[in-house]
Amino acid sequence: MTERIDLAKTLQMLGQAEDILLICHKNPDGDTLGSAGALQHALQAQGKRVAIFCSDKIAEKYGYMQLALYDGSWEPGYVVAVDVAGIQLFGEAASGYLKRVDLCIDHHPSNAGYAEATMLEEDSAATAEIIYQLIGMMGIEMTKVMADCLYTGISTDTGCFKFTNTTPRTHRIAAELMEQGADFVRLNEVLFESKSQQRLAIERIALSHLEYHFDNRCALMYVTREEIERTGVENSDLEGITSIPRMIEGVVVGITMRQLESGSYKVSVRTSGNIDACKICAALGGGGHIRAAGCEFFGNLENAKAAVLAEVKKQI
Ligand SMILES: [Mn+2]
Repeated sequence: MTERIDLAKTLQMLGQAEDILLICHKNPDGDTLGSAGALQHALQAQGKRVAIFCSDKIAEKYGYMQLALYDGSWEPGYVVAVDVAGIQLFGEAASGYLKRVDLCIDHHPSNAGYAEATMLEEDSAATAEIIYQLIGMMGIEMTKVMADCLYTGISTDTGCFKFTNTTPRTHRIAAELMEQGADFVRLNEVLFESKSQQRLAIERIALSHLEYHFDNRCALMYVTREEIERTGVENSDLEGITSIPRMIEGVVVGITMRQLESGSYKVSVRTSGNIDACKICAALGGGGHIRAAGCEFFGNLENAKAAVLAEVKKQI
């Protein structure tokens, strides 16, 4: 059973910690990296030895965060998980460091409480909002690189301030980060306005498979393993295509199916209005949120499609 702690206690524990290893979740996003990055710079400013570990490769576009990646040359004395809701999200490569997770800083309501102590703030749009408060309490200067890291975490977890988790406080913190030097124009360009050629290639293929159902209120597209491999698109780059079908005017259920290495299909459902994506996926052994959910199919494409559409029909 984990001990739930507040910001002051978190600060105190970090203050006593030495040789700190910050661990991010697998398939790292802007929040886990930005939160860990800002915390790294803040703890370094306090003279501590600190490094970051992530079981997956970190995309080059995050180079501006100046992350100090762990090189294995010293033994971690204190392990902190940042933005990681459950132990299965660390990825296999991290397993050696997980004998004891001393502290977890997170905002996921589903946090499993696997760490010795947990600083959980469920109404934060991003873990970066929590780190922002911690740095403020540390009494150190918020540098530009810290502000860039935190702005990245907040803007990516809110879909650039568009998702329902965005609060007035989110905007206030973002405004303060702008004052503290966050280069929001460049960051927004890197994070939201640019795509790799491989990503565009896979989008083109996926769109060539686009089909409509139920009076055009449901749109479905898919990509096969062979197509994914042909474009050379990275997994991290593939996640975002799931928002495409739902963007189409009049569509309330958007479905994206992509074939995994095992041959099975990963199905992502995005909805709007009062249609519950989680209900659709839960009926098929998956889960998620009201507007975004997923499940996996071991059958062939046509069977998987038919099963998903049968569930959509019940909800639409
Ligand atoms: Mn997050």
